[in-house]
Amino acid sequence: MQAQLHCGHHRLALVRPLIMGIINATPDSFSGDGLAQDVERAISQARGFVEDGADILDIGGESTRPGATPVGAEEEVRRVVPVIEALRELDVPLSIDTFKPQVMRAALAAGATLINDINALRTPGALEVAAASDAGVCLMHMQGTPQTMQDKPTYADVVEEVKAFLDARVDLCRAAGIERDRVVIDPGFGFGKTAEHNLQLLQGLERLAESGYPVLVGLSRKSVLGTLTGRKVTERVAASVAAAIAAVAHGASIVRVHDVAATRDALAVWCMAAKLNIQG
Ligand code: HH2
Repeated sequence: MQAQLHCGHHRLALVRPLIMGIINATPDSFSGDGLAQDVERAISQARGFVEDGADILDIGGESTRPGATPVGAEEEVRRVVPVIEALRELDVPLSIDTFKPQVMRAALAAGATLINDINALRTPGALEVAAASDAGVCLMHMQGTPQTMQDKPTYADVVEEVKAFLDARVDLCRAAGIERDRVVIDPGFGFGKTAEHNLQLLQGLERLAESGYPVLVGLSRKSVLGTLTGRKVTERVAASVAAAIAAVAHGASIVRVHDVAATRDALAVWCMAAKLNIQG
């Protein structure tokens, strides 16, 4: 596995699992954590996340939950850019969670150094924006679109199909000039997957990690955890922490979470037990 992740001027050592804290500058995110356009609350949440141990902050301006109402690029830019500008003083990489090239460009100009794209740079123009930048790139698998993806997700072998998709997207990025140490891959939990598909992917994560690219996992508060525990979205912290530990145990390098402090504590204990050097 590669030793570090290159995101603009940041170099993140991949010697211990990294925590990506979620900042949703949205009115309608699935877990109810959306801050709409309250920049002050976003800053205070972000500061708290960094104090609690977040290594990366992921800022999103459009909910991608199943059936979400799409947001135009201009509105998305209006939501995320003030937050990114306010957070750039923090000494952590800021990630922009978008699939729109126009939003990527505005976010990079505002100070983002990682592009987190649920569409794996398939939107026309997105690959070019990423290639022209020095930012890290997270390529996520999704079957369908957020509007249709949970209608009837179908795979013959979910792990192998997700792997083949991500391998092909990585090859295109590399051919476009994006350096190896800028790339992260993500199976896209909940994006066109049944609960069973999500569990097969979690159990088969090593197969994705074999590629040598760091694997990011976003299971925090997702519906598969509701299926397993019977808990509402607001009551899934313990399940989310367990999912983050399970993901790391199966080879994930980065966990994308809503509950940074709880995840950080659990990972500190798990890393000691697994004899990883958590000081990184
Ligand atoms: N999940 C969500 C959004 N972005 N990005 C990556 N790389 N991986 C994920 O699993 C992922 C993601 C959905 O979570 P959230 O942002 O909390 O919800 P919403 O899209 O409703 O704002």
